Amino acid sequence: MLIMNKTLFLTICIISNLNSIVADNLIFPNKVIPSKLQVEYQKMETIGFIHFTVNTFTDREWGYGNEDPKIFNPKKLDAKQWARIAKDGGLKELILTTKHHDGFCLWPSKYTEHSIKFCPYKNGNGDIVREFVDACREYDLKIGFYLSPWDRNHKKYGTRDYVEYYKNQLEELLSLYGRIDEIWFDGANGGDGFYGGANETREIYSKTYYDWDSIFKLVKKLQPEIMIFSDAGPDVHWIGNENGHAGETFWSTMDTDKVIIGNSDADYLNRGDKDGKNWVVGQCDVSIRPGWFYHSKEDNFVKTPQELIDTYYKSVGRNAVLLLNLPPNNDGLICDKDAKNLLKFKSIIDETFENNLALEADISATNYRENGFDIRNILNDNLDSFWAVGDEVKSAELVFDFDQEVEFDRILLQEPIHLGQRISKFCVEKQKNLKWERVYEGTTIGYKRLVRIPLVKASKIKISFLEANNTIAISKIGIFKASKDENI
Ligand code: FUL
Repeated sequence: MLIMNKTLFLTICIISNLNSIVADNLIFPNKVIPSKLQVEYQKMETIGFIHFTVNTFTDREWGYGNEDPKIFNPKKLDAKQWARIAKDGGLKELILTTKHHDGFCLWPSKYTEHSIKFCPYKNGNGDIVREFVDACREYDLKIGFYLSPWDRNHKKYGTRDYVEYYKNQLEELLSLYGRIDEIWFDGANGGDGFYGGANETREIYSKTYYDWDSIFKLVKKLQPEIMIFSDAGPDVHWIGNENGHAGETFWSTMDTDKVIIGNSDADYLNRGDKDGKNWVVGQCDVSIRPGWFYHSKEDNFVKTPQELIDTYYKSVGRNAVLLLNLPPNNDGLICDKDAKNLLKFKSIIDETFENNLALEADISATNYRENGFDIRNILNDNLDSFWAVGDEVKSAELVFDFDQEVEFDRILLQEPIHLGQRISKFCVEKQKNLKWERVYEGTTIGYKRLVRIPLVKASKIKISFLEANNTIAISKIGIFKASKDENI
């Protein structure tokens, strides 16, 4: 049994970090591990979506494809306002709908007339993609593009010619605007539309129509460090719903070849696959309003800070990334209420996770591994420094012993995911009258698990790791009391 107190922790912190780097190789990684870029992507935790196009002016969610570009006229558009709000709200990246299903392009694409070139905005000389990219760079946000594969405007949609057009647009977007960090391939595909005046229904066979492999290759050729999002990854995948909820059990591994983009098994995407042979980060998309595009009739239905917090626990707190949509209105601005609720959400989350009670405890472990895997590693924010047990150990416990009773209702757990995702069962107990009483039972952890429980008062807490597919390794544990504003 190893016992450590706070003073000891502070004095040997630096040495331990060095050790953990040196000794990292001694832990056998899982067969499936994330790329460095995927780990960095996951660390962003919360990112934002900007849905903006002709729909904003027609009050629709899906444009038919016959919209007159002249209706698109955002008089006060300010991409810096979007970026500033995102930054202040803690979002690390913004993704813009450069072209939604209606086919209208927010940049002056040389491949179509159905674009910003033919609208009153800046007398046809505007380029909202450019404004967006510049604003993101100014506010140090990563940049993502959504380019709808389905195009209800294009007359050739459904033929090989359209796929060529789509690839040309991708090439244009990924060449003209410098480094792009994410490309978002929507699964929604096929159905009725304008299609150059044909006004008919066109179905495509989603498995083969786009030849996704060749599209992914093209994307990586143009932007080698970009993250590709789709139902099937390869880097980031859809979580299977648009509520922003990952499965209660969620593995970052899955078999991408079991997923058909546009025709996927939502449950499979929602929980991942513990035996999956590909690492694909889960991403939970959700809008701050009922719709993805702005509708004035939804002004009273903006998600409250508390609703956003609930979504945060069900996305980031379940090992996924939260992608929150903030749709600009007809002026081209994000509404005050949306911004206010986002900022309040962030300040409440910051307050909840500000004071880690675990730092005040004496911590003991049933087991630890020699050479840099001590329990003190679970107290810093560095994912690469972690506590691990011997290879032969199948379950392990950590006990947090406080001088006096503490109150808590939130627990944060993280695995060093660069070695793979391992834990599949853990539990939390409090000590009462010298007996242990279970207060929570959980499954997966992955990059991050946030546990919400009713308020517990205890002077001793035990966290047990009961099942894992490889050596137990934990990179961070935090014990917190939620801000009182979480539940208003
Ligand atoms: C869906 C689309 O059909 C919605 O309009 C929205 O863009 C959402 C993020 O993805 O598939």
